Amino acid sequence: MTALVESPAAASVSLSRPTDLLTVTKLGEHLGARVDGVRLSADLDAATVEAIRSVIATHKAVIFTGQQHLDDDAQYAFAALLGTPTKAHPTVLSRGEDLLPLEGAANSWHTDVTFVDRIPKISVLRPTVRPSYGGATMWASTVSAYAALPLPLRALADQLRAVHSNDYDYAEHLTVGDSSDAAYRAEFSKTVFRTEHPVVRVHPETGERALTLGHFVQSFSGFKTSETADLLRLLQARIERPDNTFRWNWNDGDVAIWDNRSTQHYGVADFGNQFRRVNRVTLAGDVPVGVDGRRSASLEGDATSYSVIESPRPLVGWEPASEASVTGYASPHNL
Ligand SMILES: O=C(O)CCC(=O)C(=O)O
Ligand SMILES: [Fe+2]
Repeated sequence: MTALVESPAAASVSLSRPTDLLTVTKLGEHLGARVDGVRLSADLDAATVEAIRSVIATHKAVIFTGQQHLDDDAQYAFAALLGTPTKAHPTVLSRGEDLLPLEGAANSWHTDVTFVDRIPKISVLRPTVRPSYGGATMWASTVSAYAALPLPLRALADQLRAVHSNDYDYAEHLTVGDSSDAAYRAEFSKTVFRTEHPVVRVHPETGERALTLGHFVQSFSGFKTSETADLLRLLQARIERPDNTFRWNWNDGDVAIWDNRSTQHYGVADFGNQFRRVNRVTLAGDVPVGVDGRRSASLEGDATSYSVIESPRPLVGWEPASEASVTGYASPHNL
């Protein structure tokens, strides 16, 4: 199970295993790891960058400790080694073009920016103001959640498509910080985006199947509102099961990087009236493809100025985090 994935493309990129270059401590069965002893900066050598990419693909949510030296510019410059940064956000640009500062906590399960066709592949998060208690972030593996579905439910999910939008019900989801700020909400949804995605996407670099849902889901294509609510509850509950999550209590100097194609996350709002701020850089991704080979389709809004569409890059030494992983596209016969 833990054998390195060998591919001709991978063999030509580098001969080093990620764990020869980085000190990686696995912290959860399906996702979550800590990396100590690496200084994140724009000067990292190519082999270390490839090792970091691989560790992110394997562990999905990875905490890098000891990064007190980073400021916003250095966070951005480092992130750019892992891909092409998007604009801060498709609509929220008043706080800066490159980084998105988020105040409070995003206390609702989601994958970032799923309302556009080109969902960012990776988010790099750095807390800049930490409360004296609380304010952890949680992540869930959408790969192991899919793999654990009973087969009939997997077959249903494989064929579902869902419309995601930024014009969603805040009150239903978020309760603190930015979410209660009317001006922020108005900016968030000033241009409406709607995109239809496959509910199960095939990860373009690992081949793992992952549920693509979260709080931007507006409807399942072809279903009534009440049916969407029931189906979403059923599938989201699988993602959010505590056994399927990883939780990190932040320390000074921590940076989290997650694979936005194989996870959802949640900022825990348990810090009272204290101020909390996190700064996020997102990296351009590709347009999701379902198990039947069908791509996502933009229905409203043009995300061209937000992000390029970045082609997947081969990974070196990637391994599934756990045995709860299903890979590949379906043949027409078993759809
Ligand atoms: O509040 C948090 O911990 C999570 C913030 C978040 O959702 C994000 O940075 O994308
Ligand atoms: Fe987020």
